[in-house]
Amino acid sequence: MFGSSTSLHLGTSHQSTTEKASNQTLQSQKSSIQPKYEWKIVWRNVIAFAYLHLGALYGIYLTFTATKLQTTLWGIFLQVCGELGITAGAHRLWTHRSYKAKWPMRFILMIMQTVAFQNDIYEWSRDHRVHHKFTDTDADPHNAKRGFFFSHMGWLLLRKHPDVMKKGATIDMSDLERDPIVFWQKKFYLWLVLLFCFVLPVWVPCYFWNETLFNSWHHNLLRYASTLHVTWLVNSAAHMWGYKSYDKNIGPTENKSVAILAVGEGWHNYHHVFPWDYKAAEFGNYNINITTALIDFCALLGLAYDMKTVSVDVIKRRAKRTGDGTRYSEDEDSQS
Ligand code: ST9
Ligand code: ZN
Ligand code: ZN
Repeated sequence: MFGSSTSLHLGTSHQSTTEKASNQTLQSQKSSIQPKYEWKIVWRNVIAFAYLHLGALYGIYLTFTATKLQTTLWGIFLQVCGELGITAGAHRLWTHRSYKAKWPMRFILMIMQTVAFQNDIYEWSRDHRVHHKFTDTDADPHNAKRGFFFSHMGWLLLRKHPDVMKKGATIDMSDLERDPIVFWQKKFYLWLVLLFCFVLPVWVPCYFWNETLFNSWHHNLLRYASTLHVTWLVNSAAHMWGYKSYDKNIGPTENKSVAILAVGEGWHNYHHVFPWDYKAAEFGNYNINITTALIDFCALLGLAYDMKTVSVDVIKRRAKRTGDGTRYSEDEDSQS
């Protein structure tokens, strides 16, 4: 992972004053030289993702030629379940604590998050908290400055940058360590993933509408890969393309296409400025932000509560001060 260390000649005891001074400079240079970070490819992941993508492509072919309609609808249902497990669960509840949820809701969200198989809640939240604290730097696990592919999926094919571990160690995770549901999922994660991401999703179509095992397996690979790519777009596309309505000095953007695909998570410029807002967007329009609709519905049932938001006034002031003018412009007040 580290490059060969830079070799510096440090002299002997028979030195002139000039030599000593130059040696001191060299020594200070040496101490400031960090070990060089080099890519270390994790071939296990490369092979697994290559297989997943080939299987998913075959799943697309089978969808148009062989699988039953019910299997496609089941795949869509699982995709939405997994996405909501990530957005309402891992993201807005566990990473950002933007609302509170009673244990039955937390349990169901944990199962839904497992359907998406994107690492356990603890690891997902730790990486995401690190991403927010050190956005677009070497300590960001999916640093968008390293390009579209790296921030999209390349980061899962390489060992992490040492800064991620070093600076990540400063993140407080004690709240998640105290949550028994998060702890339980972490402990049995591999078994849970096997059951909820693979065995049950493949078994249901075979048992209930006589889908073939072959079709069901490949269709499930397609569903899994598709959920992954939609999530990854938030890290790649929504860190590259779109307006910066709330803060033009940061990388994350407002990306409507990503918001639609990612059940409400593409309003990423807003989200990085106000990460504690449970809507992860200025507006709670349900047609785009299904995650907000789900949390509000659970609040009606008494399962979700203490939802945090940001007042329009605070948003406006911030957007006028640091935004790119696409939401609230400076001129607005002077005209009125
Ligand atoms: C997947 C994750 O796809 C996707 C996450 C996407 C996040 C999206 C965020 C988007 C914005 C939010 C909106 C949500 C939108 C959702 C839309 C939904 C539709 N801090 O990791 P290791 C330390 S996963 C502090 O092994 P390596 C720690 O001590 C797909 N410390 O590093 C750790 O040990 P432990 C399926 C940290 O060896 C140790 O380092 N899963 C941190 O470099 C080693 O950690 C896979 O494919 C940190 N952040 O390996 C598996 N990180 O854990 C992929 C690490 O014991 N992962 N440490 O405490 C791997 O194989 C490996 O992690 C690796 C790096 C090869 C990538
Ligand atoms: Zn981000
Ligand atoms: Zn976030």
